[in-house]
Amino acid sequence: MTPNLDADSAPTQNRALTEWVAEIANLTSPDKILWCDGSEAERARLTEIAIASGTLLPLNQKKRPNSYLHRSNPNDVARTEQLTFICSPNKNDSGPTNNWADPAETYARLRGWLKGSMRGRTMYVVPYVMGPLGSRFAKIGVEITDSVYVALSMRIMTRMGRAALEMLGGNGDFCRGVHCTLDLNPERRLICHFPQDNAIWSVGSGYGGNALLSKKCFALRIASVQGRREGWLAEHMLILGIQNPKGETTYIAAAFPSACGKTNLAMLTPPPAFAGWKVFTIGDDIAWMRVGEDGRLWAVNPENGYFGVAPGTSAHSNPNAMKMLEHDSIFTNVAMTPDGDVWWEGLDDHPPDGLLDWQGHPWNQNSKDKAAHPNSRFTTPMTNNPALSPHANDPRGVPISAIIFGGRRATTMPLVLESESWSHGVFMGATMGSETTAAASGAVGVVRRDPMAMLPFCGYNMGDYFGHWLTMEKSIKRPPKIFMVNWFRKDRDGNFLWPGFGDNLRVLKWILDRIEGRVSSEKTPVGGVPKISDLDIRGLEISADQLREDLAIKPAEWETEMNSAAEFFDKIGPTMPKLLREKHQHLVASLAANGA
Ligand code: SAT
Ligand code: MN
Repeated sequence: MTPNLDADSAPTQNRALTEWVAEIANLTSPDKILWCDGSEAERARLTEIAIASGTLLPLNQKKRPNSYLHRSNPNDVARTEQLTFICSPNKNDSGPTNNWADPAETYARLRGWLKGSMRGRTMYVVPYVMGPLGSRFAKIGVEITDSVYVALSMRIMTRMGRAALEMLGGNGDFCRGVHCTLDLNPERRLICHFPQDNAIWSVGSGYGGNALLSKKCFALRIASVQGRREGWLAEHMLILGIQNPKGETTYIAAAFPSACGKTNLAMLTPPPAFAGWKVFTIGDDIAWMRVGEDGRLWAVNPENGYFGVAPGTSAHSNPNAMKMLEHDSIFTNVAMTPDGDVWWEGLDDHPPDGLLDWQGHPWNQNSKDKAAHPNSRFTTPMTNNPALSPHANDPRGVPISAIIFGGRRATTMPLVLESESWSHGVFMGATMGSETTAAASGAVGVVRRDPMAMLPFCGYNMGDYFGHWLTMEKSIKRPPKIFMVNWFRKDRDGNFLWPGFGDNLRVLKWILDRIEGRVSSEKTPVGGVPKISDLDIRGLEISADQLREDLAIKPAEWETEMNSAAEFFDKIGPTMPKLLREKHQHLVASLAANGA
């Protein structure tokens, strides 16, 4: 079949777009080009294609209407940070925390790999909008992909299709994403970003953040560069609204590394003692934040769906997620029950008999591997979420009253810590560390520095990124207060000190009390901690000793922490802002004075 490469077949007159699509088609030689319009009819057609090729397995349509299982290649189950590159013109612009490759050489290499790579395949052209339609935040991307799974997932994760072409009109300013799975050979797998061209080339992987280019690639790595240039922030943050019993709603943005509970926190169900409280989700992974005319920081969620971690999701940890997964969802690498339903570790304590594991092999409780892959995922539209905020599509976004940084730490970090000022909050974010998870390939459970949870997602030099955060202070006349939280601290026997999940609202309530000045905090060398009497623990079985342990600041642990932060600052080198180094020295001195 000869592909129809002329511009007339395209549903747009946009020359920049049609010429680029023709250029990639000439390179990759697909059999067919399909421009996605985002319609329901198209979804049905693509789903049929995906089922016929075995890419999607229909689940029990009575139990989970319009829901499907995808099994990825077992060598392709998580983001691959070692294969992710920032190809800026100057190496220094990508900085010491990113892999860098020369842009011209990389384009040449990838073009070589992609020559004729879509022969026998369909090339999907997926135009999409990030951010609410009609918003000053909104940006456009187009992803060219040879994966029908990616096209269907992008339909859930973004505002995809006709709306994007309408918004684009004749404009050539859009993020150009080229995605080709090749033969999924890890030897020919590279995720490359060219911020200077607003372009992404992702080759050899079909999974998550490697392949859904709207997400980490565009909305964080490329957008963070745009944000620096244009004076705003693209962050790895959930956004939620908390409504108190008086009906007043306060918005909070919170950064956590991948697989640390952002989705659970974003749609938290209040504990029974918190009658009259409600939590509303704006977003569960990414926030774009700009200063409003009122001097506050306003945020939107650029995405339109959730790509959440399945294991551990249950009626206890996240009842809203269980509801939203009842229909219209794609599951990736979870286990399947004999009646065509899904299962994963932590869903309940009783794995049903006759399970097939994430690779489709028979599984029972004696099997040595997990039934669902630890990084197995669900993809579901945000409109499925019972806790969705009425402002999730608000073009203005929502005003942010607090920013939270959080990591997964068995020691050192207290349940909650308050910064003294914007710059001190930036210091807290810049020194944050977290134990690694299955969301990225590599060892799990190792503490690494992950400033602002952006280590794998900042598209430029991390020292300049800290500098940008510090500079923002000048334009935010009414800045949010900045906090640090840790839900994962353990006692000497390895038990979690804090119950987490819905009970995290108790910590958020203290944060609101601090914002309103209703309570004070206790000063320590590293920041403010709550007085135990100010934490609302009605209905919670927790001893005062346990709470004290969870809030304890142990100077010796902090000394180790600050040594590790200093090593990280040294690695950043000359772009590291002086102010943050000074704050570090100051903190080390006051820890010493406190007996570290
Ligand atoms: O694979 S993704 O990058 O989309 C998920 C994550 O790591 O947060
Ligand atoms: Mn994430």
